[in-house]
Amino acid sequence: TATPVQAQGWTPPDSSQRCPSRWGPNDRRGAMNLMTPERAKRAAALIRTGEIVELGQTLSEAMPFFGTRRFDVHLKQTFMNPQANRRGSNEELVVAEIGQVGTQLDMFPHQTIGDETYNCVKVPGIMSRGGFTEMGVDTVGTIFTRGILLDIAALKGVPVLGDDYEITVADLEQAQQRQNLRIEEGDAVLFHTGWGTLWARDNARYVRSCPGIGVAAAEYVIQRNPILMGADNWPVECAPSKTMPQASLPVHQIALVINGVHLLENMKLDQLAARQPGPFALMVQPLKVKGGTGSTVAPSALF
Ligand code: UVW
Repeated sequence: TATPVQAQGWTPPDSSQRCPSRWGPNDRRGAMNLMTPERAKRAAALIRTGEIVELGQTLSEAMPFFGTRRFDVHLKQTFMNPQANRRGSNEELVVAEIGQVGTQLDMFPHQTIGDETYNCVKVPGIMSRGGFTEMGVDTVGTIFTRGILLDIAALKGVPVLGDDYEITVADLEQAQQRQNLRIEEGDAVLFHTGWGTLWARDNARYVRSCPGIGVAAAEYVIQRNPILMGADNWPVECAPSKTMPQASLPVHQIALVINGVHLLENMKLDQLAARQPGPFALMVQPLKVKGGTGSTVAPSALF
């Protein structure tokens, strides 16, 4: 269901306009319905040399955090059997908003329009002490599909797009033409903005704003039926929205709530971009956090 883009602002469509989703009223998987064995085989066929490029940022206390999110590490040291072999054991207790820090995959209940998430499911009805009873990140499964990187920074001839640069439909068309690529159904579509190079180097700037896709660009991609959209910034979209300044993270609602398309945020894309890659196999394995709104992930591109 593509949403109408208005020049001056964006108002989410009513429940009656956005539901049921294209997958039917009882669907809870959204674009993950496209994750078929055929698409996994198509991705596997792209692996030629076996080379792996990691796309996850390192999790540490030094990383940027959005709002009150945190990741605190407490080391624990224990000595066992002190009279004999004196085996020491080291572990860490990590206090973290594990679904919403670092490189992360967003699930549908992470965002709402009013009190409704994907397919107009009422959020109060699926909230429980142990997490969301439907559409938690434990239900998403492994993503192994064709990935493409649209390098908008390279298209513009800069290492990093401007702090408020909103990626347009024309940019996406030109990037595909320049890279001799087309978005195909079931793809993971990644955008290289260069913003990830600020990670743990200039955290204040990293979270203050960011370049990313605008509403029109998001709708253009979603109309081509991707499984996910990802970027090397914190919300995938340009924030604050430049063309729709009254709307707070409208692409979050368009992708997750209206269309059931996952967002993969805070990716590390510099090494991948340096390869000027064609299509690759993208592997994302979310943690099985029961009822979680998202998961920290360490995705990989396989060549
Ligand atoms: C918010 O939830 C504000 O952002 P994100 O999904 O980008 O972490």
